[in-house]
Amino acid sequence: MSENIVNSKKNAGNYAADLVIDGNIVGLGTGSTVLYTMERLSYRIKEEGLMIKGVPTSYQTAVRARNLGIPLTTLDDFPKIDIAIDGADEVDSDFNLIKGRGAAQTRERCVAAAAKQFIVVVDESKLTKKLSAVVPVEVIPFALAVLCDKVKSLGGNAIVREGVKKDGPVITDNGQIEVDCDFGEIDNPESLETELNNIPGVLSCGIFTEFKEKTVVIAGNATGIEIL
Ligand code: ABF
Repeated sequence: MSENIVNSKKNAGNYAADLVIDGNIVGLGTGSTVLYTMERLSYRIKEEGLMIKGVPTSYQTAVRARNLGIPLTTLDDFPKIDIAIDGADEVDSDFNLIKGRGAAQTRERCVAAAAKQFIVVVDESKLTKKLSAVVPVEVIPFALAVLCDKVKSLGGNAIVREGVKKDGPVITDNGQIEVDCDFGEIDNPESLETELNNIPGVLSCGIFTEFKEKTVVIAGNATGIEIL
């Protein structure tokens, strides 16, 4: 990762952490940009006595938060939360998102839905006019062929995501598999999201179009941030 991207992620992540106030229940997303948010929250907890609780969107985030001394809670205890801070793979000019490179989009969607405010932290290279990144889809293995068939009928191509060792599929935190679906440029993200999420056996696809009204995008660059 270039130094510019690292600084851009850090600037976005840090800025988002400073939006959190005492008493907040904070959705903690997954990925490298949110890690900067968590490091800054950890600093604020230790140095400023900030009192918060985090709801992690993945096992990886839960482990990182624990190591950073961020107290954790669950949606069982707080079905409504104040703010969720999460990364994205692509953000278009209408605030439609593609998420799921971390295979955590199902829990990320639950946490974003529960939040009053949804803060998306990205480096500015993630901004695009039109979504075109691969769309991750979490599905139960039983419905894999049905999903692949449907993706094909929608003009896409589905590939089961493999682990780094290439010795089997990635197993998500929910015990399911992750399928990367390439549709090229996406003309209508809302309808594609609905089509994919309505396939029986799909837990969640990575297109997020429904949180626009409560979304603030913080796009980091090498020297600062832009709020969109
Ligand atoms: C998660 O992390 C995902 O939904 C998204 O795919 C990814 C962004 O990662 P990073 O911040 O490392 O670029 O939030």
